[in-house]
Amino acid sequence: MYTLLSGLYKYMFRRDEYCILILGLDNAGKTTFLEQTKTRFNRNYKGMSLSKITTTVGLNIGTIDVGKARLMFWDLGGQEELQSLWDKYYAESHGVIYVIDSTDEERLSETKRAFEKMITSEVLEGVPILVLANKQDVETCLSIPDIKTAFSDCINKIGKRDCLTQACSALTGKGVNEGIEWMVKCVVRNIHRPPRQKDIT
Ligand SMILES: Nc1nc2c(ncn2[C@@H]2O[C@H](COP(=O)(O)OP(=O)(O)OP(=O)(O)O)[C@@H](O)[C@H]2O)c(=O)[nH]1
Ligand SMILES: [Mg+2]
Repeated sequence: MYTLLSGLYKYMFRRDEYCILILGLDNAGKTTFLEQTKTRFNRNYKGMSLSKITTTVGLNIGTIDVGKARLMFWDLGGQEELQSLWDKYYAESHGVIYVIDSTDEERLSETKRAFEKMITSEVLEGVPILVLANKQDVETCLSIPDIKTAFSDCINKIGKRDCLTQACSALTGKGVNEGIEWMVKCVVRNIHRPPRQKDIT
C-alpha cells in the first residue's frame, strides 16, 4: 500500500527536467538575469543583491519550477577565453538563452559572431533559442528593430527551430517572465517531437 501511494504521489508531482544554457558575451547580464529569474520564480528565494554580482569564471547553476517543468540553468562565463567551453554543454541542453547587451553597440558584431558560431553547431540543431535584448532600461540602448537588423543575416542559420527576440531588463525584471514562459512552452513541446539527430545512435 505504501509503495502504491508513494508511486502515485511521485507520478502526480513528477516534473520533467530541462537544461537551459545561458550564453552571451561577458557583461551582457547573464548572471543578473539568472538571479532575477530565480527571485521571480522561487517563492522563498532570497537572491543576492544584483549590484554585487561579479564576472563569472566557470559557471553558475540555478533551478526553477514552472508548472510541471523544472528548468535547470547553466550560466556560463562569457569572456573570450571561456567561450571555448560553451560547446562542452551543448549536448545536454534543451534550450539556449542568448543574452545581448543592448547598450554595447561597439561589441554588436562580436556578439553576433559568437551567436553565429553557437547556432551553427550541429549539436544544437532544433534547440529553441531565446535572444534577450538586455538592458532595455537604459534610455540610449539599441532597440529591438536595430538588433534584429544587425542579426538579419543569421536568419537562414537559425533554420526551422523556435527563436524569439525578447526585450528585457535583467535589472528591473521587465520581459523576464515572458521570456521564461516562452522557453517552457518550447521545451515542453519539443519533448513530444521525434528525437534530435544527436540522440540517434
Ligand atoms: N542597466 C542595466 N544593467 C544591467 C542589466 N543586466 C545586467 N546589468 C549590469 O551589467 C553588468 C554585468 O552583469 P553580469 O550579470 O555580471 O553579466 P554576465 O553576462 O554574467 O557577465 P560574465 O559573467 O562576465 O559573462 C553588471 O554591472 C550588471 O549590473 C540590465 O538589465 N540593465
Ligand atoms: Mg556572469
